[in-house]
Amino acid sequence: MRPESNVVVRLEDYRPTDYLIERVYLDIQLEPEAATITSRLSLHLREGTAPGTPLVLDGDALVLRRAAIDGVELAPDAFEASADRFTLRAPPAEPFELQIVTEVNPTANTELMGLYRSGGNYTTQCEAEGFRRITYFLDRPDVLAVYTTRIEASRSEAPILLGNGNPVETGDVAGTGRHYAIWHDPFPKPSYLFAMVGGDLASIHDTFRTRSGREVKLAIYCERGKESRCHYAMDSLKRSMKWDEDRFGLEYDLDVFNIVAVSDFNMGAMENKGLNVFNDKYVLVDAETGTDWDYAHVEGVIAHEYFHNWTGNRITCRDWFQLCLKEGLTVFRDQEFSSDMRSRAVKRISDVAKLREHQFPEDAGPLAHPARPTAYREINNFYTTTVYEKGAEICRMLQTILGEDGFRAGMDLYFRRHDGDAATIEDFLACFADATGTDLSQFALWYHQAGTPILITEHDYDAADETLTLRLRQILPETPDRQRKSPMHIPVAFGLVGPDGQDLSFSRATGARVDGSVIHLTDLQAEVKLEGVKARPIPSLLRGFSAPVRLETDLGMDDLLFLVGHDADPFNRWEAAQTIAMDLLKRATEEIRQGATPVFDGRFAEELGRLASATELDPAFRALALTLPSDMEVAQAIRTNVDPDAIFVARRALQTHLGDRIADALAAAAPAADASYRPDAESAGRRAFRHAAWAYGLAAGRITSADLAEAFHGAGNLTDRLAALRLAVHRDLDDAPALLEAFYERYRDDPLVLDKWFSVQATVPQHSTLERVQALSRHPAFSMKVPNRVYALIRTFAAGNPVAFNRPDGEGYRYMVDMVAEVDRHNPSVASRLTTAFRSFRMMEPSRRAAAEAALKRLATVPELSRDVSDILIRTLE
Ligand code: 0A1
Ligand code: ZN
Repeated sequence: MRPESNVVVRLEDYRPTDYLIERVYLDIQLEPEAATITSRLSLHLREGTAPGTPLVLDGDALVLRRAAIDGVELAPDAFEASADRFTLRAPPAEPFELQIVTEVNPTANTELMGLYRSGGNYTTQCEAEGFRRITYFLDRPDVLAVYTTRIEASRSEAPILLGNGNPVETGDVAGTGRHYAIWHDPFPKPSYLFAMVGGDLASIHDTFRTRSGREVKLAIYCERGKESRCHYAMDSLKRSMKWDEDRFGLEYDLDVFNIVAVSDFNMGAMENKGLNVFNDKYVLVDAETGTDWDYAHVEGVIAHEYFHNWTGNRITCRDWFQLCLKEGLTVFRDQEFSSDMRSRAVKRISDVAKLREHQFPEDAGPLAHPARPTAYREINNFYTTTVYEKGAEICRMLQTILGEDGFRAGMDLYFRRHDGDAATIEDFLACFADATGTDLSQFALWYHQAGTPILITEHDYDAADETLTLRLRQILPETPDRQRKSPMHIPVAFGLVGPDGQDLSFSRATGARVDGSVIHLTDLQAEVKLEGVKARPIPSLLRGFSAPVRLETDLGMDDLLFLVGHDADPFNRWEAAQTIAMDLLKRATEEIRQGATPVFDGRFAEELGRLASATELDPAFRALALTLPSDMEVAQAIRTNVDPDAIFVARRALQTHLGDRIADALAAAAPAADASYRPDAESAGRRAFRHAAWAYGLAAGRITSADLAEAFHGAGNLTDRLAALRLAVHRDLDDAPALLEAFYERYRDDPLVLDKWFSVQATVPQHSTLERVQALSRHPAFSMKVPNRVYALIRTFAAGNPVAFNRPDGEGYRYMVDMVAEVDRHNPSVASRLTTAFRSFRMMEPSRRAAAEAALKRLATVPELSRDVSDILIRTLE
């Protein structure tokens, strides 16, 4: 490991800068191997700072060409410059202009941070600390400046030149074959929101009229020949712009809004001011090359980046500990948008399933951290599901506690009070407290305490008194910080399901505070008495998943089955089915480990069959009800001494049991294929239901390999084709090799679709998938240098194939460690994301645990590991 790997940055050490940068003028000369960046910074001392205090600018792998103040070249002893720092020893006391010229090599930039080339196009990625790889700067989010950018390049190589803000001027540089564009962004912004793009790109164009009547020019740029796949993204953008006006009163503020899709990108997308840069996976879709999943994600990610314009850009973060301020809130906003565009219940269920699949394991393992952490070694490692998804849950709870109007009042105040600021979580919460007169000091613990609380409930009904007593208790599990935890404020939305399935009312509540249909649990334990309950109810608790906790109720099978059939809250209807399935899977796993054959309670199949055949319900909802908890969720529920093979066998056994009983009903209820593809939620729901029917039909032997092959060949869209392929390959059917071959031939020139081909094969639940992945990593369509390829094959294998990754002989672990070391040499942030696949290794049974630990310890001996990987490694092994 590198020596500097261990330096810890702490929130308590936050100090404002000594200098402020008012304006930045950048001149960027693009050349494939030697781009020259001239920056002119208008600097001045912060009030109260002693004149002469040295100015220290951040750099990363930079080469300095020149430095001058107010046009006068600096004497060699006036400054010190290294690859990662520029120090001006005695700056002028009066405002001054510092001119710095640096040179970088965009082609050699394989880390994809700073200025790099992707597919022959120049692009930048500056969040979190990439701007310092372009020029020396106060590269931190609380330094806000107004940027003007001049970009110059060869006209033939880069006919398109884009920057932040509004276009000001374009022109030729006479006699050179070069041209330039000047962009000006009037909104002060931190350096992480800087971006520029240069390349030979195709585009589509549209306009949007804001509610105050301003016309905004919209454009989406992509690789030539792919522009026909950008229309859904454009449509999503226009709907996002409208939605933000309607829901939050927020209008777009520049004359143009540009989106660029690139094929080499470490993350999903980036909200640079007026110039969002996207992983092309979240822009390019059509029926032939995008699945329903892709359409939904394009819509969601386009919205997310657009919404950042207010939550992130107009109001940014004071420091990186506040990341959740922009990310949690923006995820909440994009979830709300998708709920309004699609089905609210289905969106909520999908989001909760995702939270449980990814965030709960993070929160239960060595990488657990509060949504607002207080220390980090490498900020890139904090773009986590806790900061994003748990952060969104916190905003949602705030809305549940304050009501929609109270929440909106808090948001309005936040925009009024902090527009143009670099703010903190405390600033954010203060707006909601002030706007509604609510004390949120206990609620704030959601930002500060890691770990998923466990909520345990019991109930008693006294028929004579017509009173229901609910006892609630919270347990706050220990996390790696060993922090002593205080009770959280858990909002428990609830209903009382009566014997006829209708919700029962109550006349009075005593004990813990109850507001309408929300119980506020604020102590470790509390009791609520609900009077005037006319019949014995089944309590339906945590409706809509009103808090990100693990709920353990005292409801038995009969009550749960009743909720599956009747709960008025669709989320809890789904949840009741999940709870039963989880219980069956846990028991079956244990039986399999004891060498017994599991026997299942047949009543679940009956109830599920009824639910699945209820044509008045949304097919997408029914498809979700038919989806069993994932292997990871089951492993989390078992918690210790986990054997992934046994979990897998238990799942297959339950699928067969259910299939035998419900496959025919599902086949009968499954809607026929639409004549033509439409990506809307309803059509997608019908497809999802049909695919669930196929899965159970296969499990029960009612559907054959030939049936799937027919479905594959007859499919009119990628969603159906891929579903058939996945089932055939995962069930190892006779036709699987031929279908894989046919799929490959059809899409051999389309890397994004081939990613799905890689992923399907990486998730085959067999030990031998490891060898298959090794072979695929030598396939000509694969490249270790392209993040999307690595994610599709290698990360999917480690994070999405518990059987093969956790192979009992430890080979899966050893392979992953080799891959991490290899990727780390050229792209540390992708490598560190691969390393997180080990985050749950301590819950494995002893021999797997030992093998994983040995593999990680071997990784620790690799020389020159990046800070990104070492950080994850140190914390995972701690
Ligand atoms: N702010 C972006 C996420 C993002 C973070 C870091 C990146 O660097 C490689 C890129 C993107 C978002 O939330 O969409
Ligand atoms: Zn974001």
